[in-house]
Amino acid sequence: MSKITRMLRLTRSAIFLLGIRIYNTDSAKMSMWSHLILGTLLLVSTSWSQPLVLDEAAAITYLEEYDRLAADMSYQYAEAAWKYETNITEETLANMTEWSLKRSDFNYREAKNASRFDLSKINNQNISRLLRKVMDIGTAAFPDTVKLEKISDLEGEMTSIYSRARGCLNTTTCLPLEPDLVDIIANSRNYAELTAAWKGWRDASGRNIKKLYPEYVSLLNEAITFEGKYKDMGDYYRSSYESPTFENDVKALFLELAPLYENLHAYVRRRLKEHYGADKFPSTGHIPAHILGNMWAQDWTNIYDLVAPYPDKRTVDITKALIDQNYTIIRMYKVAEDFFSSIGLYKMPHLFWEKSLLVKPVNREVVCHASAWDFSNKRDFRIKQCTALTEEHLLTVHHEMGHIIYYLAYKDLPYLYREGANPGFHEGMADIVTLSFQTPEHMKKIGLLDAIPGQNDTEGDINFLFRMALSKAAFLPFGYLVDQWRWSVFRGETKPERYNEKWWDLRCDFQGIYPPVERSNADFDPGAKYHIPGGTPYISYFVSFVAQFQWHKALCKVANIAGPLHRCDIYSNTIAGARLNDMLKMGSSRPWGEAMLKITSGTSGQTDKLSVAPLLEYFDPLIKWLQENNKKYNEILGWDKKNCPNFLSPHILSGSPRVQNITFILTMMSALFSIAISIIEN
Ligand code: KAW
Ligand code: ZN
Repeated sequence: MSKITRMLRLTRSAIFLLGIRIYNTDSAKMSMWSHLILGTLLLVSTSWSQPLVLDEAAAITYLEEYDRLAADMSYQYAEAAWKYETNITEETLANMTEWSLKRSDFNYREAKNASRFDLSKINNQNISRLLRKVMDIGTAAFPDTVKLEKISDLEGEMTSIYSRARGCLNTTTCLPLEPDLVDIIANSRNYAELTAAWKGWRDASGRNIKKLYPEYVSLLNEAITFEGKYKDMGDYYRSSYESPTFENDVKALFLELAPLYENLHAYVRRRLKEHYGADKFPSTGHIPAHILGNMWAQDWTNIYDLVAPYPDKRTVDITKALIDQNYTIIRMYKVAEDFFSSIGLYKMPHLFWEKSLLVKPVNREVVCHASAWDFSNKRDFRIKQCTALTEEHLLTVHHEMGHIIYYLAYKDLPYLYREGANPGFHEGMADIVTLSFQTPEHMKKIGLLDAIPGQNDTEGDINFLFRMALSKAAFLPFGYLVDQWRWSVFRGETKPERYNEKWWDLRCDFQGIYPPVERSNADFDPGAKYHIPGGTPYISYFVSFVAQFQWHKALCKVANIAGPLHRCDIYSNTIAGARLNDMLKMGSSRPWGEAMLKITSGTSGQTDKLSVAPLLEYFDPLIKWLQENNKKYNEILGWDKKNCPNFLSPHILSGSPRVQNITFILTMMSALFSIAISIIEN
């Protein structure tokens, strides 16, 4: 080694050491300057010489130390975020932002440290995967800590507006989303009341978030593009799927599922017309967005009683059964825990019962949107949910506990692998047991239903499948479109002045619904959905809704459970549980295709890809029934995709394609006239 190289390396080590000293200070301001100075120094120092060639043993030692520090940092941040989300105040927000910055500092420093290892000299795939993960730090690579702080602040502020919002039904009655507005939209059958709740919620939430969102978008984009690795924040979110074709892949899946949705939509539209009157349904074919039983029209289960295929058959009312049987909130969690432990998965650790927030507190503001938390110390896992005694919440309890089960399955992996194989896997795992749990067989087993449709009871079977479709199939376009909107915003294709217009273009186009009251770009309806102000990607739910059927099919097959897929209940089947666990315990240690293969291998659905085939197989009898029924009533499938009723767009006069064509023709004619006149005059 030449003297100069040695000197340069010594200098660089000194800079790293100095960095660690500076970074260990507590002050955020100091941290900003240190980050900037150190960032510059590190940039200069690393460009002086080639990366140090360090061997695998050194990398292993480094990663062990990293693991301890990263888990500790994650714990501290999670505690700060938990304190904020379970008690929204200025102080808890400031504390969370402070820890968010400390975590960014930590990630930044470690990414630089890891970059000293020459990946081309490391043969062990596992070590290089881990080192790559240390270096993939997203927005933390951005050295401007003032802007990073602003991002964290904006996200906290938006979540706070969303969580504290009270939607007004009139001048005197203003109510929170959970439980009040959610209940009105679920249970009211009064068109005017539904309209008030729908509009009231958007006025109180989205409209107030609107002013913060453009800055949030531009700061995130600035931070994520700094390193030159990602095109925009959407590109970064999509990178979790480790596939260059991801966007096209989900589009293809969505298109394959569209016929199922269109048949469901046409049938439900006809039945809702019978109830609310045909005058509420425009000739474009869209359904009013507020009469589907859910604030975002994403899950239609709550209108089952209005649209059941065979209404004379007894309808299931699990919510009523929960109330009649004096269920408590804790019992709902015990029922979910019992499901997971019956298939040989885990029980909730004692800290879960001690520290979770399971009911909405009365004396303080909290983020009610449900979530499951991993405190990265292998023993502290919590759920935060404003649980109510309803069927919908019982399913959410299973969903959130599914996340915790995934956490428990991979808790002994290196910190960097303690994630889903991809974000859709985490959501899929959270939902998979609902496919067994909701079968009439299982409901009867746990005493929430007293009779099940028999082998030859086609009508009862269709009623059940239809009910499942109201949650699983109705959700598909919404699950797909939320991130279509967000990706378009991050790409810069949709500018702030057209945020709401784009949102309704997608809602009208993909879901076939329209806003019940006039909307314009002064509104910000995406902000009325938690995951937008919360900065939580949404495509994971679409992926989950596809994958959970693939896994359900595979588990039913390995467990040798006979009968159609939609009546399979894996409860108490430890073979199914073990197969599921084999996949869960991989965490994100391998690309997700391998995890998919792990669970599907040896079954007819064996694959390392996403596939809609099991979902379509599950709903097959219903699809046939819907097709026949729609034909019988001469229902025209679909809606006018280019025309969104009730959206007032200022550029309708100047910017619609038709007007643009007319304008173009007039301009051309006037130009031709001018030329003709000048020729004549000359
Ligand atoms: C849904 C829609 C219709 C029918 C059934 C459904 N099940 C799930 C959905 C979609 C979605 C929704 O409500 O729109 N569900 C949720 O948001 C449930 C909450 C969550 O468990 O998915 C939660 C969301 C969250 C993410 C990040 C921060 C805060 C909240 N996700 C997690 O807690 C979580 C845990 C581990 C890994 C990944 C996510
Ligand atoms: Zn979830």
